[in-house]
Amino acid sequence: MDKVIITAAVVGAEVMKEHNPHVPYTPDEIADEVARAHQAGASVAHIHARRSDGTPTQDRKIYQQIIEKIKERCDIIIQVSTGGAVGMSPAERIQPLELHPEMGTLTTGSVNFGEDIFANSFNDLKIFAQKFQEYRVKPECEIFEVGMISNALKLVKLGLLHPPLHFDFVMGVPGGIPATPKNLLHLVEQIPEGSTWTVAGIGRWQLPMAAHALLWGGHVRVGFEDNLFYEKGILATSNAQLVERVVRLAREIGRDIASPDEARKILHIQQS
Ligand code: KMH
Ligand code: ZN
Repeated sequence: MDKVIITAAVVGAEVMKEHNPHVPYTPDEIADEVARAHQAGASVAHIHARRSDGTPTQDRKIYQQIIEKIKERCDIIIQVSTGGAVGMSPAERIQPLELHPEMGTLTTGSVNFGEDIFANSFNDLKIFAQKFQEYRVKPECEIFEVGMISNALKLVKLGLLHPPLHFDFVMGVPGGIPATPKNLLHLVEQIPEGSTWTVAGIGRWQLPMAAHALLWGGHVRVGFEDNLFYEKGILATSNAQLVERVVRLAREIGRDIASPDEARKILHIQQS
């Protein structure tokens, strides 16, 4: 099995300091969280931006500050969000790709998202995928529902995505695919041979989904975006704490941890 790539999703668009005081907002806070997660073993940082009051934004200038500050602190693969927050327009969401990060997320379909709808029409997907090509950014296909895999494969047929694909199975969002081992296995069975995959279990599903991925040759995403707790009723004190637990589990299971350069090779990221 490949070494395991740990992604730290340190902030997201929904969680607030009211939920966990350690959620970072400012570029410095985000970069500090990323640096600590990198130190703990993360090789990819999934980034969202916030205004100083914590509201989510896709403002390119704020992303630029975050990216610069992360680069001052560590060499981690920076993966920007193009999902942003529900209700944002595609034009708003696409902004951070213009900064030519190594990676970005691309959600390949629509899904109920709690009380809201995370809308991604197929036409928008084509526009997003074209931008990934134009800016030469490696996409991570965010899969909240099984039909999103078919959309990703349709984009391959249209020449807008290029194998080997990398998928992130986001499991346990209310309205999306439930986080069960059978569902994870089903998702893994749908993706083309040669693809890579990671799993982001939401809330209490983060740890069990991570454990399954470690056993089945997948990669793992943890962090405050998906889960604020270390265990039931006990808030995590940092993203690094969640990364450290995956590192311990991986080592017990016999999987080494990929460095950022090793992750670049596994994910076929072309280095400039
Ligand atoms: N905040 C969610 C609505 C992504 O980063 O690309 C979408 C999301 C996916 O977080
Ligand atoms: Zn995200």
